[in-house]
Amino acid sequence: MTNELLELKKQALLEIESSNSLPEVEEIRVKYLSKKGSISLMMGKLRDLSPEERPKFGAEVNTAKEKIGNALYVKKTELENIELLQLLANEKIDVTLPGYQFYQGSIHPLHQVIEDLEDLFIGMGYDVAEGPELENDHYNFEMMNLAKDHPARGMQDSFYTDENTLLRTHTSPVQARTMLEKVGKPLRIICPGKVYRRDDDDPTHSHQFTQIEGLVVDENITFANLKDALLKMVRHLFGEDRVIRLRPSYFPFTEPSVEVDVSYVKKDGTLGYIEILGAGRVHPNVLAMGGYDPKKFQGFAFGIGVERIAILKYNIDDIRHFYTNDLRFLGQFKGVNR
Ligand code: FA5
Repeated sequence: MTNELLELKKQALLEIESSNSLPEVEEIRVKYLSKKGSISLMMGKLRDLSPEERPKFGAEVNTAKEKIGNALYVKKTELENIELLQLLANEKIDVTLPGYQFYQGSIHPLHQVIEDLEDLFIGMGYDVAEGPELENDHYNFEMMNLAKDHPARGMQDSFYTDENTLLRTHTSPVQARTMLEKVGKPLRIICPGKVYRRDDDDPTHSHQFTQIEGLVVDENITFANLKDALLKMVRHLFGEDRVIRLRPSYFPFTEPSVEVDVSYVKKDGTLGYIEILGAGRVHPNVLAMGGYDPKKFQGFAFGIGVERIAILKYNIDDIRHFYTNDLRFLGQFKGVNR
């Protein structure tokens, strides 16, 4: 090995040995091993040598390059490890610091009522059905025995998007949709969902509210089956001491029809009743339009106002609290029902 090459190699290894930062190591690599580095430039000296001397000198330059390269690699790894250990030491987690307080939301009270009733009715063999909120006049009214000129349409004025399409005024159209789907087979469903009416807002009325429809169609269904299902529901919701009162009413899709009130104890200690739903035996016309033979099949149906249930259950003074997203109101229902 020529003296110059030896000298360069010694110098490079010394510099590597005494370096103590990664940029310094990189500088040394550039200085000796890059294209214009002093070791690489030694190859240019091959031209001045005789053909016999060239292979030996070339091999010596390559060995020097390899030695310096290895030393650089070892030093670099060593420095990287030191850096990593320092980083770990500095970023140590202090487990004694207090944790962050995350805000935990809760299930909306209306959904708590819906989920509670879904559990109850699923336990009694019902399926949960769904239907569109933007509904066809055909399902919302006609299939429910309310022809175009039926005066009872006035009781449920709605928001129309065109002559035949409206925001559904009740969940009853799901009755018709389910009957057509089940093509004459016995059925038992509930259907929770939003409904819309052009009602003026006040503490107990809203232009958008929530209903749960119930429908049972089978052979040998009587009014007693309806009363049984409703009493079970009311006692599940409000306690075993409650009673229900059925008042004769009128719906074009049920015959006979009733409004159902639930008992409660007034502030002065006397017994009062509050209306929570409409119900009745399914009208033969509705059964026939849904594809069921009214001579063979009977049914009962009901439509519950979910807000009215929640108002009673949680003693709420104004229906509008449900829609204004006031966290002070909503926060009171954390885990109430579970
Ligand atoms: C109906 O909507 C019938 N479809 C119910 C029905 C279904 C009857 C199946 C027979 C068979 P009604 O308009 O009474 O009925 O409404 C039912 C319930 O929804 C009421 O008892 C009440 O609890 C609630 N409700 C009605 N209008 C409003 C309103 N604007 N805001 C809040 N709740 C309302």
